[in-house]
Amino acid sequence: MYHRIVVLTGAGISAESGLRTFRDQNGLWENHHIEDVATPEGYARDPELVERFYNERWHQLQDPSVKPNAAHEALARLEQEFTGDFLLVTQNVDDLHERGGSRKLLHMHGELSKGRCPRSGQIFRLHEPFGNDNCCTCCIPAQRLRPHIVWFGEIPIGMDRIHDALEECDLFIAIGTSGTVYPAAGFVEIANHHGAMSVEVNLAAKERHSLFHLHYEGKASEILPGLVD
Ligand code: BV8
Repeated sequence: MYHRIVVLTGAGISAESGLRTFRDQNGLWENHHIEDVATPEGYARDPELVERFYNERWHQLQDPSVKPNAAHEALARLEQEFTGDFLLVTQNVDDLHERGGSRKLLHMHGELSKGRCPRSGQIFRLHEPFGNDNCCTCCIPAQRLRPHIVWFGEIPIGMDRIHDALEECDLFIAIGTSGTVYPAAGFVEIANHHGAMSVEVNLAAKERHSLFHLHYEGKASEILPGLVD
């Protein structure tokens, strides 16, 4: 029936694993607008504040109660059982898709479990929170690692690969995303323009859901297993 599937996920797919979404607390963290904290300017202005923001979320990921839910596992099953081309693009920076078994995965907004050398761009797996002694090993003198996160105003990762996949796909599924942040919010229009069937899975009907051919309303962990089977 379908030959090429692209899936886009957002914070909603990790909500049932206990990770906060961005806009359920009207986008606030410690009374800061996330758009102020997750920016290069915010980091330049107050690196310790931004490091605290990411360290808090990095520690959350170490919590044994935070684990993949049935939605993550259903997507991994779809990837394994589907014989055509498959790409899972996530806006999420957590590692729940990997831990749920996904492999054909692209983190377009970066990864919480990694740091990046501000000078060379080299990426390092984090074994401790961000701070003074968490430095690169590629430069002399060693540089303080920054979060390997795509901030507002920075170019998302893998855009060429994502565009190619969207232009070729015949099924596009968006799960647990508010469609607030670009360029991810525009992916459905690219897929529709190239003739794909577009499907949205979300808790509530979003103002943009009219862009999708099909809309499933409810929790991703309850809808996806049935959808995949
Ligand atoms: C770029 C890392 C240029 C940080 C993130 C004006 C108009 C249009 C665009 C712009 C504009 N002004 C500025 C821009 C550009 C800007 C942007 O879009 N701003 C927004 C605020 C308007 N975008 C950028 O700057 C991007 N870069 O444009 O560069 C460029 C682009 C391409 C090519 C060349 C140049 C960079 C954006 C990346 C920012 N970084 N993340 C971090 O994580 O700390 S974005 C951040 O928001 C997260 O990644 C998050 O995933 C993402 C989107 O949010 P959602 O995932 O959708 O989460 P949200 O809470 O909003 O919604 C959750 C949804 O789940 C809800 O709908 C809810 O109903 C649903 N849900 C909840 N529970 C469940 C559920 N659904 C199902 N089941 C459940 N159980």
